[in-house]
Amino acid sequence: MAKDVFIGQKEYFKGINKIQFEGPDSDNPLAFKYYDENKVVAGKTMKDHFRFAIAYWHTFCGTGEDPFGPGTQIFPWNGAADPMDAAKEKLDAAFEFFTKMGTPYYCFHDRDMAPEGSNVAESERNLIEITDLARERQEMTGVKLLWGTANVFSNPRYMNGAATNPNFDVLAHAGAQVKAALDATIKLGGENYVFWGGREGYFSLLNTNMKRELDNLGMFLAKARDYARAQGFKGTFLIEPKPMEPTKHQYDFDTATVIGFLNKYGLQNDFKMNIENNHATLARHTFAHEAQVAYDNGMFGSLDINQGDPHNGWDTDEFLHNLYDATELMLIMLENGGFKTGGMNFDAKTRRSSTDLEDIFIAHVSSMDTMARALLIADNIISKSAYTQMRSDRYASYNSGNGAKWIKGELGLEDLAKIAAEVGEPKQISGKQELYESLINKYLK
Ligand code: XUL
Ligand code: CO
Repeated sequence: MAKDVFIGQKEYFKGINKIQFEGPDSDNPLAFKYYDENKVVAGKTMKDHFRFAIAYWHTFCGTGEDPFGPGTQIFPWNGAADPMDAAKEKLDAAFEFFTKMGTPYYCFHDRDMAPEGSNVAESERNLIEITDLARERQEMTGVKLLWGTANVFSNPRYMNGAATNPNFDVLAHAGAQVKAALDATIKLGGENYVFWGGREGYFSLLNTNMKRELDNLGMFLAKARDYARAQGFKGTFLIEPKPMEPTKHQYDFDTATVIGFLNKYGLQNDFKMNIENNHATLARHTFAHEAQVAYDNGMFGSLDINQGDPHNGWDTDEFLHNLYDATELMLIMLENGGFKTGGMNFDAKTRRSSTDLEDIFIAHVSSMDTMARALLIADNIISKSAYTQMRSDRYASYNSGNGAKWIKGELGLEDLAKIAAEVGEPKQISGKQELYESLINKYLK
């Protein structure tokens, strides 16, 4: 057993040691083939490129339940009758998992870590007690918090939304929860704080005053920011877009919609985007598209790494294993400077029928390797192929002459009309999409 592995009261993942890098020829499913944390690619170590984070909710709380049946996965940390004892066991199992995986960060919702109490004060006390223990374990292991968040969507009181609820008393409960989750995130040195919309959206406009709800959401986020800043939080606030599920019309539809919202409510200097691949799929975008929109607007924050199924409309939260999607994303990240305070959180769950305890290790190893391999491929495409040159050549007409004048704002419509008459019918220039596609595939190895 490597000595940098955390073992609490008992060992939960017996027989699994710290995951090692064994290289591409290894057949060991519990070893990295591509993710070599100290390997430097494009000027940064793999560890710094990805800043991988484990999602507390899927990996330690979800047991495979779905609308058609209960959980199938039996976790050895789920035995205790008292919910606070169970939370402590889960915490030890989580830190054993983080250190065996060698992932530098984790992310949580308040209710993943500590059970809800019978009133606001008891819920807050539970969270403080468990996060005090988490802080000790962070100090012992060096594992850090990428972000915290509050689950203001599961409790039935939030059935009509949290910050967008028509009933102010429900909004107040959401405020109490977000305050406590911000306090916990600050205490744990969290580098970001996430707001995923949960049930902020609607099913029918007949019973919905959309403007009132969005105004309340804008006010809520501003007050959360003001509170956290007053407590000394220096990190980034993140909004995670999703177009549908659980509501039909989620207010945070996609990156472009959220950017418009942030600008309208004066939140653009404190908030950035937490983009999830499966949510992009539901919005009929690619992960790469959403990342590019965020970068182009100075709003790129963090990523929820997963994948959905392009053939259905659900959030299936599968572990990302699609090398092509990963490569397209890494191309954009390399070209735009990667992360600042963000990282890659695996918002993903093993399938309901993946019931061996080792499956959660295999899933994370496979996804980390997918990203690492995509990074190597993207770096090769950028440094060895004509890809970037080809794309910039497409826009060469703006580098000089009238094109350059246009960019500087020096030409009006009358000038355009004159130039069009002078140049006559433009030369037909191929977009060459298939050439780009074949070039990317050549490097996918
Ligand atoms: C839900 C989802 C959430 C957020 C955090 O679709 O992605 O787990 O990532 O609340
Ligand atoms: Co997510």
